[in-house]
Amino acid sequence: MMNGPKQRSVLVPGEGAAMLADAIGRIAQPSRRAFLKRSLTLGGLTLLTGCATDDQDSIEAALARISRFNDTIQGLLFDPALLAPTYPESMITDPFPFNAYYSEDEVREIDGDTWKLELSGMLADRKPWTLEQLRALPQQSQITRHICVEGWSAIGKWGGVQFSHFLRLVGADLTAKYIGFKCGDDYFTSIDMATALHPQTLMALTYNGEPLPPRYGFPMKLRMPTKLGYKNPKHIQAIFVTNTYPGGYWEDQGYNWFGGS
Ligand SMILES: Nc1nc2c(c(=O)[nH]1)N[C@H]1C(S)=C(S)[C@@H](COP(=O)(O)O)O[C@H]1N2
Ligand SMILES: [Mo]
Repeated sequence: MMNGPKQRSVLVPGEGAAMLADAIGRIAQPSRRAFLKRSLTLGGLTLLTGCATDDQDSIEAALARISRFNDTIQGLLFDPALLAPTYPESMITDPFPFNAYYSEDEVREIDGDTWKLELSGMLADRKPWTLEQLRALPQQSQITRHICVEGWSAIGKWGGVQFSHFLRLVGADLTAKYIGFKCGDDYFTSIDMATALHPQTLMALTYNGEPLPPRYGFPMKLRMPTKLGYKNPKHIQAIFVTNTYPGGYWEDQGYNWFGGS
């Protein structure tokens, strides 16, 4: 192609395409593989459009399209039955790190007595839930690793309600594409239905057997060992089920949406 910085801007997508080609090669089912190869060619065209111009915006738009394409691949490769590794109590990271888009002295203090989990979108029973009601549901716990893209990972123990159990209980439309989360601190994110239904996806109410402390997302966070840290929303206020892509706080700034770990 051309010279100078343009060449560099094509390299990244090129590597992305090679990664995708490799991932596609690992898919056993021939019909699925053929479908993905056709889609990859479409992705290639997008790349060409991206490098035909110097305009930073269109390069970013092309990269965003690749990232969304990558979401599709990750979605197809996601195995709903494959469990993330679990660890013994002795391996729990102490103290477990705090992270948010603000510093720890700005952590939101949410009143658990008045807090209600709001539900909306494609589900049958939209009545709000109190903390007490959530605590009365069957609970399970997990010791899993949390991986943050900022370069750290840590093992922690969370307890709470299996999200698939809750979604069935409220009559969520399990054929919908997305579940969105709005948080008490203006954070928001969204996940795919397959991950929502994964057995290790928890509405976490406890950390280390104690009610979730404010810094880890009181009164409730979604804990998913199959996804990177930024996909695990703390201080959840509202959950909605939708077919309209909801994005997220970091996702809208360029982080990959699927965010598998
Ligand atoms: N409400 C809310 N949830 C959030 C965030 C946030 O800023 N606000 N940050 C995310 C990121 S990037 C990480 S790594 C984890 C950190 O969780 P922890 O404080 O329990 O380690 O929370 C995620 N969920
Ligand atoms: Mo993170």
